[in-house]
Amino acid sequence: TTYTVAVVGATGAVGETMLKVLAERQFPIGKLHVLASERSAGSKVDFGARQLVVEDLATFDPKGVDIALFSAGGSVSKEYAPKFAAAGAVVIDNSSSFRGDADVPLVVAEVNPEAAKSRPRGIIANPNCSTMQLMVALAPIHRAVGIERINIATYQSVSGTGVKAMEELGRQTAALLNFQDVKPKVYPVQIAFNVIPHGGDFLDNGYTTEEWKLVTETRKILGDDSILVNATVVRVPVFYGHSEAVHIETREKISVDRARELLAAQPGLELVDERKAGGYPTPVTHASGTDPVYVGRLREDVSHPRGLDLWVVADNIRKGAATNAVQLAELVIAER
Ligand code: A2P
Ligand code: 11C
Repeated sequence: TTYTVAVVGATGAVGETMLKVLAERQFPIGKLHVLASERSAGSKVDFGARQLVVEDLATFDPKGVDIALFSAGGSVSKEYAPKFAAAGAVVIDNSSSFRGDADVPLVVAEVNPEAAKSRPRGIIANPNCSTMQLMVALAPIHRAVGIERINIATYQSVSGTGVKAMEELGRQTAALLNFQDVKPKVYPVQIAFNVIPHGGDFLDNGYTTEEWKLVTETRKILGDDSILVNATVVRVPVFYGHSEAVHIETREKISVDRARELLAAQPGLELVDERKAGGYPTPVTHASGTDPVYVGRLREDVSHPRGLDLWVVADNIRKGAATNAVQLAELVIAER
C-alpha cells in the first residue's frame, strides 16, 4: 500500500526536513503534495533525488490526502488542519494550536504512542521541540520512580524560530566579524555572540509562552497533572540543536546507576556520559543532523535528597519536530 501525503509548510525549516525524513525512512508514498503560501507556489523543493513543485495551500483541494504533515505556523494550522481532516486526512500538526485540546492527542513516538490511536478530530499534535526531547529523557524515570518537580533551563537554537532567524544569526555574525553594526529584526536584541532569555510571548505571570508549553505539554504527555515544572527558556547563537539543563526531584530516590540503566533501555535515547572533557553531548558534536536524544552530565543533586541532574540535547528540527511527525505518520499507517 502507498499513501497520498501532503507536507504543509514545505519551504520552511521543519517542512524541508519532514521531506528529508520521509525520503530517508522510505515512507510508502504514492503521491506527495508540497504546499506553502502563494509566495513560494511554483518554486521547487527537494525530495530525495527529485524536485517537487510547491503548490499554493490556499487553492489546494485536500480530497484524497491520507496523511498531512503541517508545519506552517499556528494560524495556518487553525484554518486548514480541520479542512484537511474533514476531507479524510489524518493531520499531524507541529504547531501549538491544538496541543492543549482534550480531544487531540499529543504524542512523542517513543513515550506515549498508544495515545495517537484516539483522535476524534482526525488531528494528532506534535509536541514543542523542547518538550519532545525532555519527555524522551524523563519518561523512563517518571515511570520508575515518579517525578515531582522539574526545574529546567533551555539553550535553544535559532532554527526553532525558523529560516529567517537562521539567516539573522548568519548575517549578524558575518557583519560583526567585519566590524559592521547590526540591526536586530527577528529577535528583539542581537542574537550573534549573545544569549536571550526570551522565547515566544510574555504571559501575565512573568513566564513566556515557550516556558509555559513545557509545563502543560509535559503534564499531558506523561498523563500526570501533579508534575511541577519551572522553566526558563533561553535562545543561544546555535543553528541546530536545543540543549537543556534539567534538575528533577523524584518521588522515590533514584541513584545515578539506576537512572543510567533506565536511560540506556529507552528507545530513541543515547547516553553520552563520561566524566571527562568532551564526554557529554553538545549540539555540534552529537545532535545536529541526527535523530536521537542525547543525555549526559548525570549526577545526584547535592542540594536535594531526591534530586537528579541531567543535560539533554537533541536536534530540534529532527526529533524535536520533523522526525517525530514522520514517526507519528508511521504509527498511523501501522494501524491499517
Ligand atoms: P512560504 O515559504 O511560502 O512563506 P519557517 O517557520 O521555517 O519560516 O517556515 C514557515 C513555513 O510555513 C514556510 O513553508 C511558509 O511558506 C509556510 N507558510 C507561512 N505562512 C503560510 C500561509 N499563509 N499559507 C501556507 N504556508 C505558509
Ligand atoms: C523554539 N520551540 O525553539 C520553539 C519553536 O511550539 O512548536 C516551535 C514552537 C512550537 O522557538
